[in-house]
Amino acid sequence: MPQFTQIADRLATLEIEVPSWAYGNSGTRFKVFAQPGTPRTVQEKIADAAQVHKASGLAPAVALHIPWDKVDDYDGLTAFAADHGVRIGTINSNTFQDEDYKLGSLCNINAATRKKAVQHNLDCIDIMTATGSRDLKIWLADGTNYPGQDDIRSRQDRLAESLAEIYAGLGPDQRLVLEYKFFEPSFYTTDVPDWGTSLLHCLALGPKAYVCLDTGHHAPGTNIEFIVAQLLRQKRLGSFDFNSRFYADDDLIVGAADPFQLFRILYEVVRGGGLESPDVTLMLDQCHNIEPHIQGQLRSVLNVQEMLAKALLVDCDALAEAQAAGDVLGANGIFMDAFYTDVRADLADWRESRGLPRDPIATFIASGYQKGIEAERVGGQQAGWN
Ligand code: PSV
Ligand code: MN
Repeated sequence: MPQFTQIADRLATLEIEVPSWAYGNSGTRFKVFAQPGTPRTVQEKIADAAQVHKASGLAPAVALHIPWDKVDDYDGLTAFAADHGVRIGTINSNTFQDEDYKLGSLCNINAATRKKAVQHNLDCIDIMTATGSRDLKIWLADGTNYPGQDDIRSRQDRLAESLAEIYAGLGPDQRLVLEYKFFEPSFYTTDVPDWGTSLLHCLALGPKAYVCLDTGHHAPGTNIEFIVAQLLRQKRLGSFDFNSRFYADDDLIVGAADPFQLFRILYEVVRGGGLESPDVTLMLDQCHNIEPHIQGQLRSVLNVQEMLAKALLVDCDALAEAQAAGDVLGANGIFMDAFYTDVRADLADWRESRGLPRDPIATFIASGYQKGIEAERVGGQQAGWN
């Protein structure tokens, strides 16, 4: 197995984008638990996100959700982020919260509603231009609840047309990233239910269209690392929305429920050249319903780093040899050796050698930042998931 020192530089290429909405209050349809110190503005969300980067060195970009993070002055917001040591990342469009979208947005049977949804995405591209963001991420709540409710095939045609109009608005260095989800809020059909559908639309659109893989958006038992390998082979994996799940789109801390799955996914990212490739954005898409927001985000980026270190430790030469020899259990053993290696002490040394805290979470707690925002942020409307 490689020594930790041999993977140190590759580990340093890891960058994770954090979602602005993770810093707001969130919950379930039963209850949203408000937390003291929760941001009231997008600036406060960015300031909190910057603490994650400061303590870990892992999170230099913050993804925004429009309209939740809409402001009048995007130059000012970009400068504000830079002053805090981070940049604006992916712009997530939102066509799922207006009354007009009850029967869908880009796939809606009503042309005026489709036009409105297309225009919203074009407005998001303007925000990308103003903030220097590269990616427009589209996730659609579109679909149907009952057989016969709408024509499945026509909805795909409308989707293709709407996406093409949005795609035409992209600048030369901008990209469209199409997220899929197999269910919710529509339950009979979903218009972009799987990676195959997303990929087909991306291929039809052109080279600036990529698939976004949200780890929570698959049926139980789905082999997600296979999808990662396949999309990387096709050079169409644009981004991840990392989170973890027990049941569905739980949006829990990545690597918390199944660290071995995260290890396997990151192994395929490394194997397919996705770690060093600028094409693949590693983003979190999480909500912290009961745990503190900033600490939850810190735990998340550290989980990704820890599983990435293990994935980089796989002895690829020995593995290839065992595979070529048809040594089934030998190959599996080599793979598992890397997963079972405890890298925590090496990671602490690695951080220290790069001027970062050995224990980012303890350092963040000791900094008093959380206590400070709890005292300062009183009054005003706390940001929520929406
Ligand atoms: C949908 O479930 C989703 O994963 C999309 O990425 C959204 O942008 C995100 O949640 C937050 O709404
Ligand atoms: Mn997502």
